[in-house]
Amino acid sequence: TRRILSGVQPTGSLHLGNYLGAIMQWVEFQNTGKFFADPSSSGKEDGEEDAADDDGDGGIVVVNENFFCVVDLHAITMPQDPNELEESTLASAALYIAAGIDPEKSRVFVQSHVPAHAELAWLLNCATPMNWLERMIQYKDKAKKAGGGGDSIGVGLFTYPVLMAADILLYQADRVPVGEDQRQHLELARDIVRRFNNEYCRGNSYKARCKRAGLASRPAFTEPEAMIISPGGGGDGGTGGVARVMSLTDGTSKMSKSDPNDNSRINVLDPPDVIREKIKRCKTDSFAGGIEWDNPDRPEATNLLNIYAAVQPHRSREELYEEVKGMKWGDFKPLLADAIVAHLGPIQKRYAEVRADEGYLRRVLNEGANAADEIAQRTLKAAKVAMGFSIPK
Ligand code: AQP
Repeated sequence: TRRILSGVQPTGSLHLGNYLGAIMQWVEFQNTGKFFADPSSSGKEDGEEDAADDDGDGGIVVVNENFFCVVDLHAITMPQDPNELEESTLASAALYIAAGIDPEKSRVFVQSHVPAHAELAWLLNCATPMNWLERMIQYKDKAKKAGGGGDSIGVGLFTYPVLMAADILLYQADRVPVGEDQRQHLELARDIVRRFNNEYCRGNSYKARCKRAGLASRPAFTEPEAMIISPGGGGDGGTGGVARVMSLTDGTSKMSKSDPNDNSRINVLDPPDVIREKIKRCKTDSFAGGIEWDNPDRPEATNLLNIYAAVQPHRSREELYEEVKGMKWGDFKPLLADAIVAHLGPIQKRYAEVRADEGYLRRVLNEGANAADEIAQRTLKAAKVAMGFSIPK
């Protein structure tokens, strides 16, 4: 079995970036075992053995076990409105399902419903050196944006990567699909595993503690590998996903929930007329000679073409380019808006159905949390035994 874990923060309405860069990828992986934007398909480096073959069992069938969570504990590392957090959390979970995450094939749960996340994060906080976290680029960036640190940010923002490590390690996840911006956090998780296993999971006394607790005396954590969802997209025969969807008002900054300007993003639940209006008003350029991809001086053109391609994943890049290359913005924009509306329409319809049946959504989340909790508790126990805690009998 190969375990995959990923999540999105319920920090607002999910947008095309979250959908194309994460959720649509998860759906593809759930259904095919491959990511759109990953032509190598398994995320492994050249020459690397498949995870299932590590023990020499060549040819065995790899079963993927997928966990997709709504990471509400991460969301509160920046201030959230308590009147909105629950709604954003349920909306995010419903959107996973509406987008194609099938609760029969994947586990969907809310991070805070599985208390082991917070508990393991505490243990790891105490086993992780301060200066490892001080190096984290995302912390430095977010702290700067929030006013430079001091009393403007919470301690949680600083230890965010440790919580992320706990999320991954609890499920002994082998592969973690992340964007390039999360690579450093993934590396940190690997460092934490090595240090923890080395410090606490060796020697006869460890073996004895494991024996008393009824556990096999193996290292507490599996070292996870990043599956970087790489820029540009484009698997064989299709344009695939895009790694980074940029803002509609500035082609050089990423589309983001926290951008105060709603016109900078297409929310997955925006009605068709709003989508058309946002595309009509989005930033373009005045280059003559049609629309083109990958001209560094034309970030908006690349972004809009990327979106056009990503919402039609089974058409090739060449085919799409042939279709639009001679067009003026005024011709291309309605085409783009139509393609987005056509792609999101069925998701929005399914979303309304899922939200109309709160009992179903709650059931899925409860089942997901129970399944997650079972695995998470096993790892948490192993970590506690390794650190020498008394385990209740
Ligand atoms: N613009 C984007 N393009 C491609 N992928 C994106 N993701 C986010 N924005 C884009 C992917 O969505 C997943 C979950 O993101 P997150 O909610 O955990 O945090 P984020 O990356 O910080 O997302 P936002 O929308 O920018 O939120 P705020 O504004 O609250 O910080 C990740 O897989 C991410 O790569």
